[in-house]
Amino acid sequence: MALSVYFCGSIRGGRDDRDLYERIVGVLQRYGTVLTEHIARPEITEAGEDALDKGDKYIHDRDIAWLQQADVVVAEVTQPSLGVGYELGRAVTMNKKILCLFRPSSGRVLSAMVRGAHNGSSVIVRDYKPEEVEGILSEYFTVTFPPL
Ligand code: 6IA
Repeated sequence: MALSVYFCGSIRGGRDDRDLYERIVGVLQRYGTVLTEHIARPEITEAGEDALDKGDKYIHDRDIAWLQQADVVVAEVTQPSLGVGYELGRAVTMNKKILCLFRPSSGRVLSAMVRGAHNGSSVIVRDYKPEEVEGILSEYFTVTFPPL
């Protein structure tokens, strides 16, 4: 059965990296069903004035249900986002397999609460360059979900 992948990326934290989210979601779709593929959509803006907006409680409860359902959580954590941090905290408590991707070339320094969550097994935090996305995800999924 295909894996369920929960992708996290900034929305109200800022949409500067949306193109990159689209690329990552495209690669993730090779490995499973991306429950949150809307995060890459251009019509979703940080202002949140979207016709699809059903209210924050609806979004929260639906996303937590998807998180519970997910086999793996992949987060692009370069653009700081309270929502992504919250999702990661909830995912750790649910004992999910988590991969966080951070771009040092952004000039930012990743939160110690994310960087420090790396444990080399269930939680992996990796620095990367955009051109490395395919290779990193290929390696991660092969190691984390070895073919039977
Ligand atoms: O604090 P942020 O908005 O940057 O949090 C982004 C994270 O929270 C993402 O990884 C999403 O999974 C989740 N999230 C936040 N807002 C939404 C949302 N809004 N829809 C789905 N997931 C969300 C609907 C779009 C709205 C702007 C019309």
